[in-house]
Amino acid sequence: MRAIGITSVSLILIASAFSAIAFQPFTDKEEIEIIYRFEKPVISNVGTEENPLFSIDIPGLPKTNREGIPKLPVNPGKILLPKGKEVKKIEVEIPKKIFLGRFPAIEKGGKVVPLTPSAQIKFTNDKKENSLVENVGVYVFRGYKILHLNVYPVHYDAETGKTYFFPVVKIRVWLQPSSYEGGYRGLEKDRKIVERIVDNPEILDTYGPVKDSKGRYQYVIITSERFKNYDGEFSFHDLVEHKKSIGTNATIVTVEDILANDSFSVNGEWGDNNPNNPFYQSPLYGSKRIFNDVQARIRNFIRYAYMTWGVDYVLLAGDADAGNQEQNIVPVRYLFADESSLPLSSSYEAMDIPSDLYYACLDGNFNYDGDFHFGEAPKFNSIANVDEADLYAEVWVGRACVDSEEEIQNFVQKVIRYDNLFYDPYFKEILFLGETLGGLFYSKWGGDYKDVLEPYIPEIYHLTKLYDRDSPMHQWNMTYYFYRLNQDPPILINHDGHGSPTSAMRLNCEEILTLTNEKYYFIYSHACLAGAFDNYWPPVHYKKDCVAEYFTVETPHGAIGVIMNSRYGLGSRTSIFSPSGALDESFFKALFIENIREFGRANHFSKEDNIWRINENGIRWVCYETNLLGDPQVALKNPVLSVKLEISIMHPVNGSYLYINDKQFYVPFLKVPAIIGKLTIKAEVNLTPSSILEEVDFFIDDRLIYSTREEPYEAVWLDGSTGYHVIKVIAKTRYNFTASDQVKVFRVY
Ligand SMILES: [Ca+2]
Ligand SMILES: [Ca+2]
Ligand SMILES: [Ca+2]
Ligand SMILES: [Ca+2]
Repeated sequence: MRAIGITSVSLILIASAFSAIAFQPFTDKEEIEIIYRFEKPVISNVGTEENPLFSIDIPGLPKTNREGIPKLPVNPGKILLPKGKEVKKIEVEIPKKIFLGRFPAIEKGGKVVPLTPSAQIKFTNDKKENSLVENVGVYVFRGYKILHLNVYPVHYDAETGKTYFFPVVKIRVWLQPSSYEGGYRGLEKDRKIVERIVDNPEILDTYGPVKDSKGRYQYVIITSERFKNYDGEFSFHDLVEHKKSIGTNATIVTVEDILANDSFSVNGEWGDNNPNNPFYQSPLYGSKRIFNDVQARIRNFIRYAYMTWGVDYVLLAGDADAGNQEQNIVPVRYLFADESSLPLSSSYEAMDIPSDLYYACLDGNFNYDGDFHFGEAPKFNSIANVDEADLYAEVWVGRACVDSEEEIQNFVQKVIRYDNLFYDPYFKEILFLGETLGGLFYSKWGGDYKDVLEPYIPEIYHLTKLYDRDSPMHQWNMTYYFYRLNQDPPILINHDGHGSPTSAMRLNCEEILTLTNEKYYFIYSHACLAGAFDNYWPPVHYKKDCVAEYFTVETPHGAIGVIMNSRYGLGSRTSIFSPSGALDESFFKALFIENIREFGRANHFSKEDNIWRINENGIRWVCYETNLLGDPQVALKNPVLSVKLEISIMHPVNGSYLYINDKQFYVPFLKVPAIIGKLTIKAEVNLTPSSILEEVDFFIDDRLIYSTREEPYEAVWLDGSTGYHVIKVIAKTRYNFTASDQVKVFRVY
């Protein structure tokens, strides 16, 4: 694996905060204290000698990207709050201030540009002073409250150019009691995830002991009555059976059932107007009706499924065409985000973006101020300076945009076939696609943005770059492209280029239908609107489904899943860093650094990894629009086949036993088992993955007497000549793995 920088922050918890543990429960403490220590910044001139431009970096720390404001390193602190506590106030102490020098010009944050061909832009200047610590807010993951606190260890004075460094920053968080529990389930699987997120996992103990329980269901399919009733080939029932075969208990619930159940209404047990609902965070303002629509009720059901059943994955199994009631099967919630510099005619754009994030993140009601916009940033919340959105996913969500039985077939068939392929050379193949972006961008070449991801890819993979940048006439080779899509597919495609609802990656919807590949790829694309599965790009309602739907459900070929933008993808004018690129990079980090291989979870990780800059221009926008169209549990394949295979003969037992017609007697003087009459040979196979077993063969003295692939693995040996014999069993799997066991016996008659 290529080296990725390791964080330079060392984290020390002050002894006083913990020395009291022995005497009183930690939950009684009023404060937690955290010390961040930083490596000395590296300052380099990225300009010229005549016109110097300085870059200030601290190895391992990301940098801010606010338009027109100097880019400075930031430590995105994630501080777990003790159970039953909330933040009262935050104190910061800086024991030491080091003068680094005077730097007249520092790199500044970038301009955001949409990935549509005809975009115009206009600069706005939104100058803000950076302060030392920025409170992003408290976000809740599965009942664990995480305070996001950005610490800026470098201070830059724009007037004088004087630059200071704070090598140590002490944070003291004062606490007060809180009754908010959120979706706390007390499960070990939840705690293991939190442990990896937060800076202070020691606090986990305050949440009490956890249970190692999988729950009743791990996976739920939400669809219509009609689609549940479809019982032909590759139905959702087949998907449920398939899930069970891989150890995931799954079930189907219909939108009709949800709407008929009052527990999921606004005043019901799980509704937003019920203060006893564990996810209730704030009273309802405005009309209660907007919290009682189909979307809210489906989300209330997901709360129930998550809390009561232990669900981790939700498949939204229905299209959401906004202008077509019949194909608005699992309607989407629109979440509000704004941009400066977007899109076509003005320098500022605000939009309600179709986002399944709403169904994944279950805390709060997503519309604190009760207006017509859900998911507003703190600055748009007219009641309190609080983020309306929850950004940590309690469940991992994917959508199958099906609107017919045929599309169910396509989708389910692909999931089952993909899951049942355990090894193939194509697992090692990755394809990067880079189009010409044009002059509005920092680099006109999409390939330059893709190259940023290359260091994340482990060496075992084989990466192919298909870039306009590197091609004759600056247009990638379409013949080779189609060859790769059809005959020699990669497992992962990552694309930067322009798009619309009906074309992206140099393919229109009709061309996607001509794909013939039998091995499916997963696609991540920055293209604008290619994932507009609501078939709506204001003010136009499209009849045709979007590119992402064509790739995933309109064909039995193409993609196993895609992450595509439901609105504009966001590039950048002034640096290689862009909002769409930030999420893409975090997605790669999930797959290859964090080893989060499941696409649903990796997609949510990419958003959670960027919470610290959620209020930077463009980030909230891309968090909302990057939806997974695909099964949330399906994972990127391991390029190395890992098979565990053992077989053992359980009967007869190798020891001092006499078997008379299968009855076992202990006879101390026997050196090997002795057999009289009929003997049932029983074998046990231990195989992961279990479904690749091809056969179990039973031999007597190398003569095959029986072969089976079904349990129980048993063969009957009726008779044979008096004397010694060798009983042997061999298990064979796909990909030519074998294991054997044998036992020597003496047949009396
Ligand atoms: Ca609102
Ligand atoms: Ca949450
Ligand atoms: Ca659609
Ligand atoms: Ca449709």
